Amino acid sequence: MCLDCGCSDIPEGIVKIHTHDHLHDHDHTHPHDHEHPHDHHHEHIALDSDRRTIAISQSILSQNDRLAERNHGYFMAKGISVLNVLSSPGAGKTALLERTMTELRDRLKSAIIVGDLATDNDAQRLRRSGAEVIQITTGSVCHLEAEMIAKALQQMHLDGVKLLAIENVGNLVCPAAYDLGENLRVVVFSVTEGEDKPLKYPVMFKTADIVLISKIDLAEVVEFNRELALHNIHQIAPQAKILEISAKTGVGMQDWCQCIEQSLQKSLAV
Ligand SMILES: Nc1nc2c(ncn2[C@@H]2O[C@H](COP(=O)(O)OP(=O)(O)OP(=O)(O)O)[C@@H](O)[C@H]2O)c(=O)[nH]1
Ligand SMILES: [Zn+2]
Ligand SMILES: [Zn+2]
Ligand SMILES: [Zn+2]
Ligand SMILES: [Zn+2]
Repeated sequence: MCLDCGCSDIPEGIVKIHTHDHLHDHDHTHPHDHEHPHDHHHEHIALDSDRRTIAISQSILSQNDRLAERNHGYFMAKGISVLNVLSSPGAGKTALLERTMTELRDRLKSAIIVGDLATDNDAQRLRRSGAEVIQITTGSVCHLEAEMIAKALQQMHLDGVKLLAIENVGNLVCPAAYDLGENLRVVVFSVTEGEDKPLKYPVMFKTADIVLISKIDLAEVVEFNRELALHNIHQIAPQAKILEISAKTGVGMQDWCQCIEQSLQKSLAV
């Protein structure tokens, strides 16, 4: 998985976290304690290269899972519901979140963490919704990891925040393997991508709680085959709730916002 694209071997200093301009005092609690366990026992065992790759990859993922679990505990303690928003590049994550946060702003205090390889374009767009936005610039890393989220959380003002949306790096492969500690995995799948995407990227779709079919306003122009798309999603992700939306026209936004508010009530009730 990530070892194939080299993104799990993160060079020191490549990931950068950008907040808004002013500095704040650190009276909030920190979600992690900055210690980084290094169990390198696999390095000393002679394995053929495939098995060695798998061993290292599992070690990276289990370390990520531990940190994700810690993030999750932090979110629960604070009563924050967290969305991990995933899609291929350009499927409409930023447009969706901009509209969602704008619609919810009177009812719900929200914050956003946005990951991109480069530029803070998305963060600038998302700030228009009034939510606090933190940008993680990942450099060459094609996904977000639980540790990056933990570091970003240290810089955020989460008092009163009920909803945290994480816009992951646009990529249908690697982000699927990294739990961030979220409550809901939301996979955005636009009508312009082709109905077969769930079949080609099953790992991503298998772990989805919600699949949003986005840019539904373009369905007719691109001759989107809705039945086929629904069939493919059902086949790979029978567990997922499916909603059809357009961040442009607002179609489906009400159902989507309701879905978020329901998940919030559920996470508060636990
Ligand atoms: N017609 C239409 N266009 C949309 C919709 N949502 C997004 N777009 C357009 O699709 C393009 C990509 O949208 P973004 O919101 O930037 O997509 P993204 O998933 O955040 O992209 P990355 O962060 O680069 O992966 C932009 O030109 C948007 O204006 C929609 O509902 N309808
Ligand atoms: Zn990768
Ligand atoms: Zn702090
Ligand atoms: Zn985006
Ligand atoms: Zn990756």
